[in-house]
Amino acid sequence: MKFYDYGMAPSPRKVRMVIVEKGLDIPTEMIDLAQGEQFSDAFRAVNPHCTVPALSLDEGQVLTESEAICRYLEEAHPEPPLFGRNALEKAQITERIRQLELDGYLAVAEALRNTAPYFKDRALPGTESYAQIPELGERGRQRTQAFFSKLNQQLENKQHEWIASDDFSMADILAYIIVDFAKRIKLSPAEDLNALHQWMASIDQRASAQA
Ligand SMILES: N[C@@H](CCC(=O)N[C@@H](CS)C(=O)NCC(=O)O)C(=O)O
Repeated sequence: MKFYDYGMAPSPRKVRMVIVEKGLDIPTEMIDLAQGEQFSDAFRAVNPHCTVPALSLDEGQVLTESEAICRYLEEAHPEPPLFGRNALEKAQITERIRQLELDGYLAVAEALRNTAPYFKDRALPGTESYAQIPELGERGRQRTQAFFSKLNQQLENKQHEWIASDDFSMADILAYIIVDFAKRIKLSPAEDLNALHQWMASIDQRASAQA
């Protein structure tokens, strides 16, 4: 098995956090996105989408979506559970993951990729060239601010120990990564979003937060 990673990128970070939470040891190769290594012939042969993460399995298959990789690791190593213990928890965590991707991750990605010079003509990841749309960058920033407020409100009113269940789950991992990812567009939650800051601080202490 081999995990293809890049330290600065949020999508492979999900997998890194899962690996640490589950105490796994998976051989890892860094693909330096800053140097364009995702477009090398060698990496294209692994993942034709030219994105990280990717997980190449001993049987020859390659998984190229971060969530699919995390769910594969969950099935293969169920403890501690990160995607829920029963039907309802699994559904609730999946629901939160989907909302976090749409309202949080995409907001930050939209802001970053439509404004940073590094992403000129690469406003979407992958092999196609797409021009930046500055208005989308601005909208992404607004959506990120709205995401922080909503997340804070949800944490204030949460009915579980963590975001979506009494166990620390994939929803916490994803939300944590998104809030951190927003630093790349120079946005952080306002100081008075106390529930959000407390929840972030409790994750900061986990070993996986350093991954
Ligand atoms: N669908 C993918 C998205 C992966 C993705 O967008 N990866 C980014 C890093 S976070 C990437 O590889 N970007 C390469 C590029 O922009 O050329 C997943 O979640 O696994």
